Amino acid sequence: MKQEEKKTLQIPYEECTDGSIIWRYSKNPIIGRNPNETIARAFNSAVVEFNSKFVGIFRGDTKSTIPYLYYGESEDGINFKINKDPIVFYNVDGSKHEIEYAYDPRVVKIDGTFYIMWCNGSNGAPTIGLAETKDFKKYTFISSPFLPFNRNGVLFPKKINGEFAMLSRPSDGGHTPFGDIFISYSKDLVYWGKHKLVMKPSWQWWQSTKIGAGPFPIETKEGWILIYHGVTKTCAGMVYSIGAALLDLNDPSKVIGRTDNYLMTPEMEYETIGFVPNVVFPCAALVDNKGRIAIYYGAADTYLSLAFTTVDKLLSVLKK
Ligand code: BMA
Repeated sequence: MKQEEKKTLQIPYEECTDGSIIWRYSKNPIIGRNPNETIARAFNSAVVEFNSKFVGIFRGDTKSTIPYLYYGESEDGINFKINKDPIVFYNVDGSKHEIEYAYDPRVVKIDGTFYIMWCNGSNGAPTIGLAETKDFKKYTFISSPFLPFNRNGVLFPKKINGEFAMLSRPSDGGHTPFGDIFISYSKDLVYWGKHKLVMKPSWQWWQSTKIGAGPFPIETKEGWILIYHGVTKTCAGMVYSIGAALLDLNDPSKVIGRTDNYLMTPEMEYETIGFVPNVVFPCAALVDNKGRIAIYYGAADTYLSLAFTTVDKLLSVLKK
């Protein structure tokens, strides 16, 4: 093993000072407006560890206001340098995969390969794009797992009963049912089936309009922890908050627990004032061997921010 692969990265983390279940980084936001000359706002984005560094796939809304995906990297998981040019995806036949628009990426590593999922414009309608990379240099577009409309596609970090498993949120675009999280399975990441409902919006207003999976689920002895966003409609537009659920390890369509109250809702200026006010939108979580968690979340469709929690704290509310 090369020397650099042995280095253990420290995830960004600050201790909780006020008894919260999820608490914010004191120096938020970590990415401000116009992070480089092409991106106006980088927000709902995914960060993973790779080759002794933190690498990110960023949602960058350009000055044409069309969102694309960008690669960036960081030594500390906080200060990122983001590329000026969007990621280019190639189809399996070697042709370029044309991107209409791309947003809200998630990244998960399974058996040495990184899989990227995002909301991909497909003939003007959103659905999930799925691509793979081993080195963050060459990106291969694998498939569009589901028909439009679909968003918030999130692969589990390992196969479940021998199959890849993906959460997603179909039935968008004015159809009913609206805003439910489903699970689907695939043996090859191309053909998907065994679709099953996991969770619907709930009576608590913060998650009554729609819900969507956030970072890829975190495996614990008690079940998969799913951090998700919940949405409510108000006279001033939609408000996005963060909650969590505990899903059965062998059959994640079974919900063991779910937060009645949000764990985080827009409160800070960088969450309540921006391009789209009142949005906290989590897309990634890093977990260390002490069970500490760093959540990367978009704030007000304008900034990237960090929040922290622990596996134990989340389980304490989810097992009640
Ligand atoms: C959702 C997605 C997110 C965005 C949110 C608030 O529908 O498009 O990317 O953060 O709306 O605008």
